[in-house]
Amino acid sequence: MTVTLGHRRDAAWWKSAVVYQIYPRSFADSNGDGFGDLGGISTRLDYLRMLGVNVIWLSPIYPSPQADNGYDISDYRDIDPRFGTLAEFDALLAKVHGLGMKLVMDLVVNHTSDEHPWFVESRSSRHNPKRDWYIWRDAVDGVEPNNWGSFFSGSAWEWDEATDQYYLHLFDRKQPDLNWRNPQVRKAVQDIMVWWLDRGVDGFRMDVINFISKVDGMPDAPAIDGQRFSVAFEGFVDGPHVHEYLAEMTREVFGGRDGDYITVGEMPGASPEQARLYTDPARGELDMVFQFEHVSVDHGPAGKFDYVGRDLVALKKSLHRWQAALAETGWNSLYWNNHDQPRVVSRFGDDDAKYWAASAKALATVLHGMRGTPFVYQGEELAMTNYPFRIPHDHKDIEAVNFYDTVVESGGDEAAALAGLAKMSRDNARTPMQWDDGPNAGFTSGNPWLSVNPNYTWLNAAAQIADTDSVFAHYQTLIRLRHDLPILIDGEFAPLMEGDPQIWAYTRNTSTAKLLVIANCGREARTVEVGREWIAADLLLGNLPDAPAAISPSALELAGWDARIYYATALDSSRRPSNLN
Ligand code: TEU
Repeated sequence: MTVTLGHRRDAAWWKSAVVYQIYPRSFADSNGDGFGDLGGISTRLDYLRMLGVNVIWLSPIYPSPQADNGYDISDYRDIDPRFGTLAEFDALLAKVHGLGMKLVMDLVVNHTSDEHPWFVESRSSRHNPKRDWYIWRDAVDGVEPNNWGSFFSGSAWEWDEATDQYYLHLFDRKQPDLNWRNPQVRKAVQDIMVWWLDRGVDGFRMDVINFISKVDGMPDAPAIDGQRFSVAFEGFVDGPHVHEYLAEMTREVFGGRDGDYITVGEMPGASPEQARLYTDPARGELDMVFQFEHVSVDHGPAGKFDYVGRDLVALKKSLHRWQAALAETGWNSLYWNNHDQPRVVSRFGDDDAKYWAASAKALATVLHGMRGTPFVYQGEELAMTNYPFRIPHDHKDIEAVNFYDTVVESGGDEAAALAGLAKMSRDNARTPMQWDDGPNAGFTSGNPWLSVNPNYTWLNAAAQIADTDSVFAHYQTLIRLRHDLPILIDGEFAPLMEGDPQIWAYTRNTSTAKLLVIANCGREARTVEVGREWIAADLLLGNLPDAPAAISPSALELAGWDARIYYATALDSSRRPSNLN
């Protein structure tokens, strides 16, 4: 069955788009309170135009107690006063549109804040009409109804004294999960979406949207050794009714609406097979998924803070398998960073001075050459690095704070916990945007809510805009290529040398052209035989000043962190560069 929706004026406009994620509290502060705001964003739109992105996604700006930096919403139809007002939002939206860009809101509806009026009502009595809007259960044998753990440590159940029941919260106790089985909840969410679309926004990034349908009976999760609670992925990832709920949402919200919208499903734990279902246009669910497999390859058995180091082959294989799985049907986003991930140059690159810029450009190159919609997270285009965290007090994020406290309480290894946090803490991504070498990196005239990375004196936007060879300039080129080069959208993806622990290489092919994307993801120089068919290819993009303009004779000498894109037309697309397989 083909579902015909009104919301596809240009069915594939987002396939050639590049999305820029703003984390508003850390982007730009216009009133000196140390907290980024809408006024700050408004003064920096020219910067985004210069970078070349055409869609902006704002992390949540709604009223919120800020237990999880706005991912705990207490009113879906207003702006948190810390960020501004609805009038300022309307002005910002008009300005974004005036500059030819689109604006996407963050829709966080797996859960609300416990201070949202819905939950306040729900917890007021077992008989309140909103009781069933959340997931309430009796105690079993005097304890939690199952062993489900929260993403932020401890149980996923919180006891409510007043009504003698537990409520479910997959994240913080201040983020109770909504009960999507209740049709009133689904309708309420749809109404919120319509309200924002009527205001003029261009779509939604939907937070953990593949968690909204919990399995029947919510059975125990497989236990983890020595832990009372485990995050029960199998209990809520891609649950029994999720496809039905999303199809209903899309039909109700976008049906009959005319406009170029975009919907992005944030989906931790989703498999490529599920992603294909979510994004098959014939099913009318979502435009693209935002998945997490490739940013989980360095997690150890005990989770993300059990950091096990970079394994380039595993990283390549993960991204490549998603390229293959969505080759015919479906669409993926491409990203290294968001507000939850450590900085990519410090994680999969090399942030020592000598290779800092080259490795950031190389990683950007291999990602932006793939099929999917690239997302750039604020500061990534400058190769901002992880923060030099030392003491527990440096971390503000609830995930980090709870994790550390749990380790201390259980007598665990505090030094190892701090090392894991320094590498993987979400605050690495949340330090203020580095605009210039002035006080607080030009982010605020006040006291920033989170410390500025001390490297802002040399690592900042002003310095890179003035340098035609900067990481920023490299991102500008990659973004322009995405907009201009159809092969980046449509070209068939073919991996090369997948087992090589240092070289990342693949081709993109159409019947009339082909691209070779190749990067040396290490410090040692390498010589790579690429095959005679590439001899006449043009160098479209390189990240080092002395890269040869064409391949000659057929071997590439790649310096440390050397990355190139070669382009050739009228090649027989069935021929692979023979020596690379
Ligand atoms: O994150 C979903 C999510 O599961 C992770 O990326 C999460 O940050 C990580 O697993 C924790 O270890 C989304 C938001 O992006 C994140 O900021 C929120 O905290 C979370 O949902 C809850 O709304």
